[in-house]
Amino acid sequence: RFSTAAATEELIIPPVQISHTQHLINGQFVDAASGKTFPAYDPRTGEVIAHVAAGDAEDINRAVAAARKAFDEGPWPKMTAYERSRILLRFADLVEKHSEELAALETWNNGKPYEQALHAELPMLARLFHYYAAGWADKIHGLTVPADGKYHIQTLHEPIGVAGQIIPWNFPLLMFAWKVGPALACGNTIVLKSAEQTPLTALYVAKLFQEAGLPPGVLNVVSGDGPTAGAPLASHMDVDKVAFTGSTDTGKIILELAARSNLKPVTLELGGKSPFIICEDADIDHAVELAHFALFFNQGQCCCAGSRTFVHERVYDEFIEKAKARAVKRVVGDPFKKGVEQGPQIDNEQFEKVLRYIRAGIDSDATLECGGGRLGSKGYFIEPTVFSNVKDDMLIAKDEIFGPVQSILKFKDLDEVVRRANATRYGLAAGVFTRNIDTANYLTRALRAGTVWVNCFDVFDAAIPFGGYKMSGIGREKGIYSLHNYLQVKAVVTPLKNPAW
Ligand code: TXE
Repeated sequence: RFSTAAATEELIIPPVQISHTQHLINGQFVDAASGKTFPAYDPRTGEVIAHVAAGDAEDINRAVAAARKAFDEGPWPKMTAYERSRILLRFADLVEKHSEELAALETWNNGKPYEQALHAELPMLARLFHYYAAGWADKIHGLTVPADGKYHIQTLHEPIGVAGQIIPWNFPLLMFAWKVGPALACGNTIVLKSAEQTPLTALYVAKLFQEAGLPPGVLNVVSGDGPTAGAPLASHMDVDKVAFTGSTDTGKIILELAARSNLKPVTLELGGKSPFIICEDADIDHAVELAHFALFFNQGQCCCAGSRTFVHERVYDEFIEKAKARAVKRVVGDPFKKGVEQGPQIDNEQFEKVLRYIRAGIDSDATLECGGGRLGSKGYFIEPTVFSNVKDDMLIAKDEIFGPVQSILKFKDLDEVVRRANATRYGLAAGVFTRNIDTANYLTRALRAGTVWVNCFDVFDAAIPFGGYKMSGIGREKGIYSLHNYLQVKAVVTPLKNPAW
């Protein structure tokens, strides 16, 4: 059975209290206008750990009014870029100082391994703010443009205004950073709606922003569910831009709400069914480990999870044996225990969804190599599950499962695998495993995906753009590309009276 025993019994219990459960609006922590709250859960047990202000249209109106005022009247967009950069850097330093509490809160409310939150995600959060604050905030500028006629022409890169940001629950802090970092570096103000499953860390970091000296109204955080709090934000007439990460179905709703209101520009980072292609010349042990990581990381709850593992027929049997052995060794258990690789799924809805897909896999002709069920009787733990002999038209090869379920498919040649890998409505990411440079070059260009990782996977540097082709989204986040989402370009044209030439 699975290796819960491999985790040490030692529980890491960092000191953390849930101190903020109200909305942050205009620099104040306030109750919901309606006075309502909703429960936040611990996915290890399904127990309620806090009652959080439940936002609705009225809270969104108040938050947007605060963000509007902070944008229109300042001081934020009127500060020097250097002053803004200093505040963002102070925030990044506070994130580093409070890493343990933040990681603990993330694990408590999300279920991800504490060691993963502390050692992988928190450093990325701080790094992203260093990247935008120190790297970009004071280096955003337009061009002087040569044109026909006696004119001086310049472009000004101005902040777009009030940004509405809606984030999911799988990486609550990182999604916060990907959205808030570039928006603030460009001088915008923000209303952010966190996911209803994971409202706690966004409020904690909002408090750190206040400590760092962010003026009131620049960042407002409203908790609540999608239709009640997210929809009024996406359709608000005073919001100038909306950025969303979540499911493709909700992405379509967001686009429609934006179009039907004020035609605000929309960036979307949506679902995926990313291929991970292992060629016959690959180092199999390394490929097994990376394909395992590509799928099982974060309980399989990654938009870019390598969820279609294509293996060349010559190495297929060896790969299956090793992939199964690796999955059986995966350490599943209390995410606060040392050595645990996999915690619970986020909530009952996702847990049931993953189990439904596992049943669909078992009912098809795919071979269940290991796993296939719930682990324990409490919380939302699922056995690491591996299916082999998966065919392209099976549900488990087509839909985003968003759980610890690896689907392994066999291929014969490169043209075939490219055709099959691209035969999906998604196009978020892909992985390629080969020692042949020509094969790598061919696949990286033929695959229709926003990221192609070669002999690696899930490398998320702050400078690397991320986003999807096809129904995986619109636009790119991180890197220089994210700045374009939060800037307007103004052309200024002035006649030249006495040009020197
Ligand atoms: O997503 P939703 P859910 C995928 C994954 C998962 C599935 C469903 O396959 O199993 O989506 O997850 C807000 N107007 N991803 O239901 O609904 C919601 O409150 C405005 C992939 O959690 O898209 C939350 O803040 N907002 C993904 C956010 O949208 C609305 C990460 C995401 O929720 C809304 C998460 C509405 N009408 C799930 N309805 C990724 N790309 O990483 C919901 N929301």
